[in-house]
Amino acid sequence: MIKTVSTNPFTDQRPGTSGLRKKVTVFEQENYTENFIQSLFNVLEGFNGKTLVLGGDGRFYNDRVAQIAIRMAAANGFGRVIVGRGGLLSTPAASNIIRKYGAYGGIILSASHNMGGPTGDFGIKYNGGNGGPAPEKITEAIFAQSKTISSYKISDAPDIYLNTIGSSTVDGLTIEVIDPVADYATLMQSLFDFDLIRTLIKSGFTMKFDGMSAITGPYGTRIFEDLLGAAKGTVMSGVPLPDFGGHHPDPNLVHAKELCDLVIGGKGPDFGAASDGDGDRNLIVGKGIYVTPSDSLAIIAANAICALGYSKGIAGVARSMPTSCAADRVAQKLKINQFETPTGWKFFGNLLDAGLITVCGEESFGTGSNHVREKDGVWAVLMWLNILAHRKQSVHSIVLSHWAEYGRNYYTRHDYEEVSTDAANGLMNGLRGKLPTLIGQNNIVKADDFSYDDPVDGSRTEGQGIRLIFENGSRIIYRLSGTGTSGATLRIYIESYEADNSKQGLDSQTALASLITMASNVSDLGKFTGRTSPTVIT
Ligand code: VG1
Ligand code: CO
Repeated sequence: MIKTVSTNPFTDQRPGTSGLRKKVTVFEQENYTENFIQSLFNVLEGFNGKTLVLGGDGRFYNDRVAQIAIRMAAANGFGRVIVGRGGLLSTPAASNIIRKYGAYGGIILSASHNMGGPTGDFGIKYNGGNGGPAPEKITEAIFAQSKTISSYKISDAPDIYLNTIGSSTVDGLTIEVIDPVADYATLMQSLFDFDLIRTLIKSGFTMKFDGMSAITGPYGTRIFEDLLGAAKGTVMSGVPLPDFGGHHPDPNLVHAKELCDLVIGGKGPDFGAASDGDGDRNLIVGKGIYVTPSDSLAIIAANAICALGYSKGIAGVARSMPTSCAADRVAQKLKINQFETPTGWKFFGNLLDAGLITVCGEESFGTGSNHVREKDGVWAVLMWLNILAHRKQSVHSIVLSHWAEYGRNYYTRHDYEEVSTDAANGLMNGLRGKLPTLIGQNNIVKADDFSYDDPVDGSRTEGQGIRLIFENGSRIIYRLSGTGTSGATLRIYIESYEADNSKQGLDSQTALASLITMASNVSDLGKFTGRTSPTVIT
């Protein structure tokens, strides 16, 4: 039976860079989750009788919210929900399911790389019929709804059993439970040369994939071990846990340290990779080398042609503004389109839909293509494997030859986590106020707050990060995170270009040392935050 429940609005349901992310305890408040989902349904139009895709990264509270979402989908008139077994789907797999089955849209339950468990974070994100994150027009409309909502509709049916594949009905809604991995594995087989990769692995090439006790464990096991023949145990931490084993499921040098030490140290396998909580990020390491995500994007763009699904070439490449300019050089050489967008995958959707780009990525360990409308961790790993198998070279030599050909963009990101919101805003406002006076100092030729005009729908997005651009192309960028759940996180992105092959071998912190110091001084970092060093360096 359908019930209408009275409720009071919450004031804090504004989606950020990637959906609504809050502490689990916030979502656990009475009606909090229901209010947000109803606000979403109130904004959407014409979904009566249509299909909604549902799945999440398996973190604590995923199971409860999956039940709520299904009951509310039934009460609001959806015709069918396709849900991954156990309520699970990686973010890119959910995007694929939406597209493949022509769904109206999908709800993804995830806070990505944020900590899980009862004291960790939870998140809800809506993706549209193209499989991509809802654009700001929709997320802002949801926020507006959430501030005035007075009731929601929900079925009072008992919990639906989601642990076996099959179909059932609740209040007129068909619920189809599917294997979360199967369709995704089929898609990957259509894009990459699995035979070639299998041959590479058979010849003795070794790899490790860290599932970080998050969603990609089952995807990695099926694809790397079962389909590609990598040894059993290639996938580490491959069982998804509601608290990710107490770790940050964030594939970077800090949180995937064990894998990085093993592979970069040179005594482990030839290749290492990891993905995040919801499976959309990737980390790539080889013997003796860590591939920065910005370099990875450029290398993928330059070599995509090695892979089956991209063998006709790529239409263009886009990167988020803070991502290094390495990919731009590839686009120029290939004479293909190049775009610079604000941070967050939602800004790539229009470019992908319009066929203006094929490959895109972010410095935050996100890379992807037009195969879905999300960044895709396992896709990036397969792309690297396909390139390695095709070029028959190590990760290290592929990176070195890329730098020799295009130059090296030294790059680092310094995060200052959990600074007070006032301090972070003070620092950003301080910088904004002095932008005009910075031009001309220290060879700064441009100082602005980045804004983006979408070439497809004409929408304008402002205030996307402060940029200091130097005469030689070096850049310092300041942004506040839109995914954190406590205090503010200040991100400082620093880049400089080195064309001279004989000077490309430095450690990036060393190469960027003077810019790093300047970044602190110009922003009065110490004065505002009291910090002298970042919490995370990538
Ligand atoms: C961060 C990254 C951004 C990414 C976003 C979502 O956002 O910087 O590049 O798109 O996370 O990724 P922010 O606003 O905190 O800088 V995920 O894997 O957390 O969905
Ligand atoms: Co993620």
